[in-house]
Amino acid sequence: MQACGGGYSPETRRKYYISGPQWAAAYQGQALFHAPTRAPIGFEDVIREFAKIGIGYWTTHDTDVIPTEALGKEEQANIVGRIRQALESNGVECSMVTTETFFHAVWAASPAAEAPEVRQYAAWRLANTVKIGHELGAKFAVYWPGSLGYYTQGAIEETQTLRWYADGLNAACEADIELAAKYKRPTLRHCLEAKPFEPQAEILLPTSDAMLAFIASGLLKHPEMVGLNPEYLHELMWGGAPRAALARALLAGKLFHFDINDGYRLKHDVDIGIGLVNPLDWLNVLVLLRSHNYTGPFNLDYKPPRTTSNYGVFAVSFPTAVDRFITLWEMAGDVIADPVIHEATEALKAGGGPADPLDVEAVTAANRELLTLHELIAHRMVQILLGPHRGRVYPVMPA
Ligand code: GLT
Ligand code: MN
Ligand code: MN
Repeated sequence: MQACGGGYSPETRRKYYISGPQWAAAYQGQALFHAPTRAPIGFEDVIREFAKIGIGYWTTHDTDVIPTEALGKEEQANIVGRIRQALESNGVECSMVTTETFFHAVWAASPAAEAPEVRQYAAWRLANTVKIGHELGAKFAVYWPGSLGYYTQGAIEETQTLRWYADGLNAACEADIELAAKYKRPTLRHCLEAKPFEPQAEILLPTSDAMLAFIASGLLKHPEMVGLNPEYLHELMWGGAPRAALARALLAGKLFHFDINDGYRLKHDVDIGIGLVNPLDWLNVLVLLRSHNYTGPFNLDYKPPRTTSNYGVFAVSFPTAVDRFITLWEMAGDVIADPVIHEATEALKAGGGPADPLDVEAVTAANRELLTLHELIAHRMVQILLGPHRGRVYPVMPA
């Protein structure tokens, strides 16, 4: 356990903008078709354990910490007070809050259902979460729309449902503007999170790109307040390249927040620890984010394995995920500073020398080594990832 989860000191880990979700630490192993395997655990324990590990930021859904029936009541204020105390005494900050709009039966037809009372309740829930966010000092609010979609076709009119969904976000932004003035704080950054499948058969905003189009659709009253919280695995799930999805969000100025984990293409939402499946791709992702000075949080949205105990969650699962992230982040710095990659990149940009740009054969001949250099850069990155392995002797053949 020390070898795998003890790479960096808690002080070092706290230097990174890494946040730990309440729901990830308190996840009881109850994935679809699975009964819970772990005992429930509350925010006091989670915040204390995060602090010990060196995870300096904490994130939560409203109902991860406040029972649905208690929302907006006096009990909410009491719980928020206790959370503030737990954060303060452990030196942890709340960076993000999110509204659960997928678990309770009221969301069966999504937070943008036809019934006006469901939508009114949704708008109230979003505004209430924004309020909790201000009370806890959060900077971000995340929206995973959950069941915004359908099982059976034809009943839902997609354009109307999306208008209704926008109404909910508009209500959250308007409430935020008022609350921020009241609490003398900046407004939150509101971040949409896409997932291509689950928990509906068809999803109306299945990808980060769909959400970028939605933000720019004219339906939002404050599009400048709304950006993205892409999740690494959710982009893989539809078969996309996470790095390309992040690049498109960066170009749009909408990469506000990032959920980090790992998993497999075109499979369900397994939320495995970062770098355990696709370390090279992860290295590439972090090179992109470092090169573009991404300064937002890295939110550890992953699920510790089912048979892990609560002890294992904090002794192995979280520290290893944090340390894997830090190692890959630092390696990304090595890639950016690497003289070989630098030289190859410059050579690529310089082109193949003087050629008549209208002479296709001459241009092709002058750039014969373009893909050789691409390949060389890829080799170099793998070398940085795995170690140089120069001159190593392998006992393949018996002496
Ligand atoms: C849910 C989802 C996650 C989101 C959470 C935020 S809810 O667990 O699968 O990817 O980040 O609401
Ligand atoms: Mn997520
Ligand atoms: Mn996920």
